Amino acid sequence: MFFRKFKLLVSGSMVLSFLTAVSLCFIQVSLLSTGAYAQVKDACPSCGKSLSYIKEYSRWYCESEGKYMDEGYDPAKVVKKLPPPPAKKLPPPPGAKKLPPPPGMPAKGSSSAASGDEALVFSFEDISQLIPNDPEENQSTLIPESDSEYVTQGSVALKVSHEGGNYPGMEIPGSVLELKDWSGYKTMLIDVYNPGDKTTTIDIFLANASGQNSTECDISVKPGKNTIKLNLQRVSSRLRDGMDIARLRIWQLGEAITVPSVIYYDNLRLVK
Ligand SMILES: [Ca+2]
Repeated sequence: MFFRKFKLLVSGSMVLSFLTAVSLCFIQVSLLSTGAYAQVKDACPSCGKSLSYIKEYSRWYCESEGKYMDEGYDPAKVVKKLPPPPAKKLPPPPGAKKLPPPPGMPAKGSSSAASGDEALVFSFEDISQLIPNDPEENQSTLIPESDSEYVTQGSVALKVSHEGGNYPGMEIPGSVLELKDWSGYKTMLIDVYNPGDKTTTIDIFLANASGQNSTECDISVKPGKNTIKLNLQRVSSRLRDGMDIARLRIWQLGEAITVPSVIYYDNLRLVK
């Protein structure tokens, strides 16, 4: 009997709790529907309380702060300023895959290393000490040339006009070379411009202080720009006492050319 009463009591209190919860929910819903919890309408931008529209002045007024809003202020048009979204920190881009350079092209950054192995021998900026080859026969005229078409180093190239004889050309005395000791270098380079419309040939003669010499014959010079390469390992096998260059001569075979024949030279250099 007692337990039965107790059970009823417990059940009754549970029902009561349920009813209370339902009532609270109802009250909450009612409050929401009446706007008690709703956002303040026409809120003042500074205090948040409702503004009143004063028709007489066509201005909004905050009773709480006792002040008018600026002329033209319309709470309906106020765009609620949202805080900027957190800046999405992008992960750093994956490191660019380093690809090998295309065939025939040096890798970037290696040019300075290559130029470190290159040495200027004669710039042709001052040609006053150069000698026409076989000058007694007046076979050649040496002229400084500043046309950028022919200059590949500095501002002057050498123009040689071959006008006759057997070996028209020019000689560079060793005394004016900026680099006289060529030992340790593998290749001599010189830029040669052939303004003619046919391939021609030149011979290059090198002699050391001992008078030992080497001549490279029939080097092709095609029309336009050329960079002539001379293998110095072969030259050094002939200049046995050393690669201290005392004379350098370049000529054309008179019998193989139609005079006058012009050739331009610039940027005589060595490469290791
Ligand atoms: Ca030059």
